[in-house]
Amino acid sequence: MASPKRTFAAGVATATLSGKAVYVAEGDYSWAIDDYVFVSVYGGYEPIGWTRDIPSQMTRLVIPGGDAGLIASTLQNIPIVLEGLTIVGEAVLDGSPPDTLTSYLVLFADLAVISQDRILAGGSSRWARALDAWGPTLVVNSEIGIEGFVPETSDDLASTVMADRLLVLVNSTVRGGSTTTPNVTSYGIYAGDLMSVITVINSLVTGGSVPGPRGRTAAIYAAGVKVFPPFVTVANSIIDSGQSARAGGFHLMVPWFMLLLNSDVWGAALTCYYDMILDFGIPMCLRQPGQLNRPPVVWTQAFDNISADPLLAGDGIHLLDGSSCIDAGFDLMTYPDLWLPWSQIYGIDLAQLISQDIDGDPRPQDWGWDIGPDEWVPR
Ligand SMILES: [Ca+2]
Ligand SMILES: [Ca+2]
Repeated sequence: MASPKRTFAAGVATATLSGKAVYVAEGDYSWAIDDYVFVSVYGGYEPIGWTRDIPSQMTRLVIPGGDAGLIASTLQNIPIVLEGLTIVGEAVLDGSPPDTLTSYLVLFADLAVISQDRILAGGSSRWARALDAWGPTLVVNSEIGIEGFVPETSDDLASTVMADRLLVLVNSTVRGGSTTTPNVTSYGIYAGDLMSVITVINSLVTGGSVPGPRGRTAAIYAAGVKVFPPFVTVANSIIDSGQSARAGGFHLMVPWFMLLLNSDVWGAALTCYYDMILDFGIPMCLRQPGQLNRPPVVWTQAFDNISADPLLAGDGIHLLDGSSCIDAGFDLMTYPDLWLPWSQIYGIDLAQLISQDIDGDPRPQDWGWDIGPDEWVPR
């Protein structure tokens, strides 16, 4: 901080040589596509005294079109942290024709921590993605979305977060792509083709919005292969199917395991392309049509879930007074299996992270934990 660099790239180059982190002052920075960052990056500082205020001193990395945007990786067995950054597509900012970027942030690290970040892709692409998580990834207090998905053909697909290994969301929102192009597909989280372990805690995942009779949306899509079924745990979270003719909270293609705790699974247009099974009192999508004789094996445990409009404020995150999500969550402190492994394996105090909401309000308030990123505080 004694001798700051003028560009983000110069800061990254210097920090990489010295094995240190990059601290970035507020402002806009451009980033060449397909370039790697091997160090942690912290934004939200003012450039004189280096005091930090992430919301009001925005550090923005502006990504032009291409194959991939910021690629974060680590060569050593240490976590890489990206904190206090807004990563945004050029097209989102200036309203120019959508770029053709496939992924805005790609993570190859042994452990990546995405904290207090906003990732807003703006993509015209066959497979638009905002975050590609190839390694274990923890996403805390962050917002990830695709603004303006402009597909090229009806086979095209937007998956806001692609998770191929271990993904944990805490107090975060993932929004599928919305488009005016009919009959395409949009998912919030796509559990990829390798073994995926996905844990969604006090977060909000939506499928996006696709018009047309063959439009398809889902909050979480699990692909996987049969020898490595995806493991999905959803606790205290809002799962919104999105808006389409074939909208579902979950779309599942293979045998899989799922634990669904105290969550709100709903959708204004929850019509469900796959057979809808009103199990556990909530609509879920478990089978493809025509496959009733050999349904995929699903191991699901579900407890105390609801299906109701979460009554969100205009920001799409906070709960309004009277929401069914208030006090309907599970006390996750009594469920150490969910958070203890993170301190044992990675030294990350996940219990501490989930004991505060997206505003820093302590959980619980009033009669119990709330569902979603916000713990509602009476005003
Ligand atoms: Ca509460
Ligand atoms: Ca709150």
